Amino acid sequence: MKFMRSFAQGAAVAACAALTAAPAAAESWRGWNIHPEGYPNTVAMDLFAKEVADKTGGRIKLTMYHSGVLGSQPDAIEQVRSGALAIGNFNLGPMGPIVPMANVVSLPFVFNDVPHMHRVMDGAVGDFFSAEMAKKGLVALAWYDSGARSLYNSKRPIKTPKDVVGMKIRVMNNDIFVKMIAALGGNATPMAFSEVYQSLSTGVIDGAENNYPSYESTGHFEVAGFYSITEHLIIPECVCIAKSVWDKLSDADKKIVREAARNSAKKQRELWAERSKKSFDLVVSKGAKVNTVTDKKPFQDAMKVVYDDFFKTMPEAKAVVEKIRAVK
Ligand code: BDP
Repeated sequence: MKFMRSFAQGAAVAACAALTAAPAAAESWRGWNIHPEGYPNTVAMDLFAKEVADKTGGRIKLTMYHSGVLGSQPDAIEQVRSGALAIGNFNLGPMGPIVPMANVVSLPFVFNDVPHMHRVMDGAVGDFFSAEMAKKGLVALAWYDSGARSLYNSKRPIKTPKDVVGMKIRVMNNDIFVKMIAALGGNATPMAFSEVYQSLSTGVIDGAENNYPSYESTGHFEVAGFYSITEHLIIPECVCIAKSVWDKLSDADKKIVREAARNSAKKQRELWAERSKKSFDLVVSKGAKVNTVTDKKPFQDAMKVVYDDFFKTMPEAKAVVEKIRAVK
């Protein structure tokens, strides 16, 4: 009897030990990305998923859904905030309505150039934006490149703000972009990315604005052949994880996930540089007319009202803009 009891006890202890030693139940995450196969962000997000799976021995399985099949960007941001989706690669433009401080990076001409944007986002100011986003349920794991956005349209080359007067321009979902176009004399329509091609081809809008890779991958160059290098917006993108998902991870898993995101960002930035050149060559070879805006000053001057307006609603953002400008 004694033997039986101690045997049974021993077996129970062994069973418990086996339970604790067994790998934790697999986590299944769904990830959102708006871009198609082959796009730098798509390749990088797949690498991210692979590294997380490899380094957790398959305990965390991230399935990436590309090409925006899980919905529009504003919807996907909400879904990651609520934890319905675990991960998203988001542009900080449509983040502004949810994270007001994120509007700082959507201010036209706030960064000098793309390398400046990276220096800012990879430093203390980037950490500050992460903290603001975390308050709204999103943890930024790493920052991706999105180049500089310029105006394009089906009517004429844009050389001065006067050329924008009366034009119907699609913008991402954020009031700040509506004001930006209004300040140039155009009419802006916030619209989902997936609807832009059709709206350009039917004349519902005259133009839009984006970087070379998106202008090319969407085929917008086929229906809006004048691309004018205004480079008015340089907006970073994040690999963002739902805070509710993040908070449940062990410290060791947090480290793996963050490192994998950072590694993917490194790759994304390399791929981005290559793709930008390729996209530029491709659209030009297919007949797009690209013009350099030699004098950006009138465009920059026109943006004063956008800044004034923004600072009226968020005076505390002024110091953040100053911090950005102080990063050399
Ligand atoms: C692309 C961004 C993507 C945006 C899109 C847009 O990478 O996140 O959704 O622009 O204009 O450059 O909506």
